[in-house]
Amino acid sequence: MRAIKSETTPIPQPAPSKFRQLRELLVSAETEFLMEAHNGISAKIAEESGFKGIWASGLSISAALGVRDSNEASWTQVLEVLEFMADATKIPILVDGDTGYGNFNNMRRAVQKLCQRGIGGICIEDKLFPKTNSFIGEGQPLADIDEFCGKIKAGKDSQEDPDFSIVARVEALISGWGMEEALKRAEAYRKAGADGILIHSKRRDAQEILTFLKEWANRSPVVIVPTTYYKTPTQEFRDAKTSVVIWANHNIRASIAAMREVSRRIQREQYLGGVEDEIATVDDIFRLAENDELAQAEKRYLPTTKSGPRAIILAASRGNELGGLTEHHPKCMIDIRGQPLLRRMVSTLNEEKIREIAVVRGYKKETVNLPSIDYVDNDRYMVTGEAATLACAEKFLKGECVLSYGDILFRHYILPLLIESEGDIVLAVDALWRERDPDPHSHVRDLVQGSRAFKTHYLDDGPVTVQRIGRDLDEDNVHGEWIGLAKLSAKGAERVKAELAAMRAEGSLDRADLNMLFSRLVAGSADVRVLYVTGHWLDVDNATDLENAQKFL
Ligand code: SPV
Ligand code: MG
Repeated sequence: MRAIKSETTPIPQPAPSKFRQLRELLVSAETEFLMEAHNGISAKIAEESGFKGIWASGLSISAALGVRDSNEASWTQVLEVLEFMADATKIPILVDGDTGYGNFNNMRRAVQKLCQRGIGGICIEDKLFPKTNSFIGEGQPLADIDEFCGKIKAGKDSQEDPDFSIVARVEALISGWGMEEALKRAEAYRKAGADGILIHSKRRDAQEILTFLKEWANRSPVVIVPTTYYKTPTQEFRDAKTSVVIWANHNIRASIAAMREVSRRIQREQYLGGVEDEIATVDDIFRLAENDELAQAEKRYLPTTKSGPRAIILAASRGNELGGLTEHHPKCMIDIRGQPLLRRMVSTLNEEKIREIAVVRGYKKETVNLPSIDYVDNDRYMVTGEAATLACAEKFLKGECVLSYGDILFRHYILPLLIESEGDIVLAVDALWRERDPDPHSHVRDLVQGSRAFKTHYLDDGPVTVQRIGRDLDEDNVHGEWIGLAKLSAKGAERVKAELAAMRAEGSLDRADLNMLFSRLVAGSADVRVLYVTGHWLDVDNATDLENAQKFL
């Protein structure tokens, strides 16, 4: 018989709880390390550096809050900080719970709250509330052993997760009570239910710590804090079967040194250039804060506000017929009732959610300088035509686009009609073109012959395609005048780009106007359509137009 290979895929196991993770560090056969952190960002940095657990140091949290390590910050204020630290990280936190914030009753409540906030465990020290940091003064009074054991028991009885850990910190060595007292207390605390013993020392060498570890003989996990005996090689702690080593205050001390240096330097130099390369970048902050995750979530949860198409405005020509009015700037910058023509165009586009606007400049380009617009320049505007000007904006010809001359004004409603109209290339064509100006020769007109004429009938709005476009069409066949405004779908934009490229390759680009471009597209069977409009626009070619424009507004 052949052996049948099991095809069951392993079910992914959830990560162990933070309580479990901390307990595993305590009982692991290896010597493990906890890194000090005192707020969300330092906790993240400790985690990012590879630590498997965090020491939420009372000294450091107090210092970061600008107070002394003397229970000046209330325990709920510490809890708030811990919540930020726990939320910011996936590794467990052992919190420095000082003396348990009061008697057994305060300890019970603290343990419950820590469990509720996912803090892996608490370390309490056998001193009196309000505590004093162990490195201050000599012979600090110690708690009564039985009272302290009651506190440990109360904590163990209140924990809401079986893996929550209580570490009992023995201060007998620091307070000068000696090794025997230290061992006696450690044993009493172990029997009271402590999951580990923190034996603290303020000697410059590890002698008493190593002696304690030897005498203790692995009865339960031992935690040490080599702040003062920092020169001891870590291997000695390993050899002595230390369970956990706490690097207790090095992030706060590092940040104090760094902040002091940078503050003094900026104050001295009144200048940022000197420190820029010495400090974390703003992008680093964004990365630590996981801003990418927020961007992803926004995509999932925020309603999508579809941005409008982009717009390309052709504004390279001077507008010779306007004479002196365009001596200092092109006609797109001519003032129409207090605002340049181009600004009016931009606000109309903005109202239709068109925010990406590119303007092709030419004549007196430096005077075309409205904010929040992309500019490209046709520096050969004197010897080229509209198609070449459009080709300068080639990089903006992508996705849905609105194409406009820079010298036209039109009623706002025309734009949404055009944007919503179907078709890859759609020209807004004025069906009432004959009424626009009694003198047919007063303007150069882009005349259009559609597949059918404009009809006023409500139901008669089927697609109309451009048959011919040009300035010299036989008037009998003309159905309207292109107003200088067009819409391109993404496909239409690609088609236009390809046609411009073909014209460039043939050498016909420089001389071509847009009529020529559209005619070629029609001839090449592109989907060029007509959207009939009925008046409500003008272009500013001459002094009469300008007068009309003032009235139009
Ligand atoms: C802390 O980090 O707050 C400690 C360790 O309790 S020590 O400062 O050494 O007492
Ligand atoms: Mg402390």
